[in-house]
Amino acid sequence: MGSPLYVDTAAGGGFQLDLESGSHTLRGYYSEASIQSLLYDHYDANNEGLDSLTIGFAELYAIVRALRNTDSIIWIHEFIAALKAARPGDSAAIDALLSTENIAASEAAESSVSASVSSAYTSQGIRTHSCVGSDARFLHSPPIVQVTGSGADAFPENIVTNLHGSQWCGMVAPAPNKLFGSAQFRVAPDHSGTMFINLKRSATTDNERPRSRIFQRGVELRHCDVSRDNGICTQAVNAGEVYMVEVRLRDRCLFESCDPFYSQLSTLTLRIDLPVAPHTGTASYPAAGGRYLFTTGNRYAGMFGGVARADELCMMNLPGSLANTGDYKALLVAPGQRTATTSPDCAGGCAGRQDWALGATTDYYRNDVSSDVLVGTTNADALLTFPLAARVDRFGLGFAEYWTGLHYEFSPRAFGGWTTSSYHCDGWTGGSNSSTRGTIGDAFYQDFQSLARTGATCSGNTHSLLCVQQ
Ligand SMILES: [Ca+2]
Ligand SMILES: [Ca+2]
Ligand SMILES: [Ca+2]
Repeated sequence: MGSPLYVDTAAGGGFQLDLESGSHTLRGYYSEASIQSLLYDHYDANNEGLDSLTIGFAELYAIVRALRNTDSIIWIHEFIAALKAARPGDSAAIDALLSTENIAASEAAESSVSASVSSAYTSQGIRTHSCVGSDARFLHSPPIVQVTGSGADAFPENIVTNLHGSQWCGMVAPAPNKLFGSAQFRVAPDHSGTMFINLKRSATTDNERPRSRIFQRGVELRHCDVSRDNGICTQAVNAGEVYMVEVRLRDRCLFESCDPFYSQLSTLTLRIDLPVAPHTGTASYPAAGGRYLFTTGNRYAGMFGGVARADELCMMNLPGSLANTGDYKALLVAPGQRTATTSPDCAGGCAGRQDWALGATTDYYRNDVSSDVLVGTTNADALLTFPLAARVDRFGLGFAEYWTGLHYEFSPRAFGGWTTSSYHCDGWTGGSNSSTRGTIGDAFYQDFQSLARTGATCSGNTHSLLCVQQ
């Protein structure tokens, strides 16, 4: 205490830094040396230059401790805001100290740091690499993206996150705590339910491993690897609570035998789907005894988390034109979760039926731009009869394929009579093994192939869901 020397011990010799007169050249809110120097000047009584504050350890420490339960990532801007709140008269003096380390007065005022970092490293003779790019924002602006609301596309897809995969980028040596690999999102859902993080590679080399991590008040709730989980990360969330989502690139060369120098800027697409409000009031229907069906506008890998999650995805993807039409279930099956029948075409009764999505003797309609179109009618066993009167989606031709898990025979091609196939992506929860498959239906067809056309690998393929009004 009282010494400006930060001493780092290590086997074979450590190092020390002078926090008062720090000689670091790279200054900013992302710099470890800047943060150390800034905290020291707030503390110390040797007030040189723009340093006019002597706050003392106890008060600074109390502020740090109070930040433990902050609904955000804890970094200098959270600390500064709390410090200014505690000492409003010192606001100008605090800003003056921030300026000595090139730190903006607030999080919102921070901007891209790529140019300053690039020139700083070049001036130090560190070997150049592809960190430098016209579209490489490196650190993001704003540093934390706010995500609120409900439904699929609460944070819409194709918002590109420019992350750099190299463990060198922004470092003097490969290290796991690199600067340029992460983008941060602060998620505050309007409703309780399941949050879906959908993360995909758009253009990456094999060297980068994208992953998403979900935190709450500093505790990691879950992390998912795009390679292993195919980009889907689900988490139960509560309305009114805040979750931090980090999208991160990790360079596999740091841990395996390749050169991290060659990792590159990567483009990922992220979409965040949030729970929707439960339906209340009276549902509207297309006609007496009729119900709607639709295919989700968003597509998901086969490990979206099970049948109940599929039903949630249906509600999240409910088209605006079908607002106030109540609850929907996904027309798909998996053992122990949802079954139409274990006896083909319900011969001898619909044995094994569980939580089935269709109703008996019901007309099912799709909702087109200006009219409702009758797609098909179920029999007394709540099974659609083929051929359907119309496609389940007006966009057939491969634009509307959806997971169903229903059984079909490959040769000769024949329907399995509404029984569950062995292809259901491990109950729609797994399938990272490329041999794991799930049956899909295709809206191009009006025969049984509309519900059981082929099997698709659960990882690497994304498909819609066919949703049925209840
Ligand atoms: Ca100083
Ligand atoms: Ca001071
Ligand atoms: Ca000082």
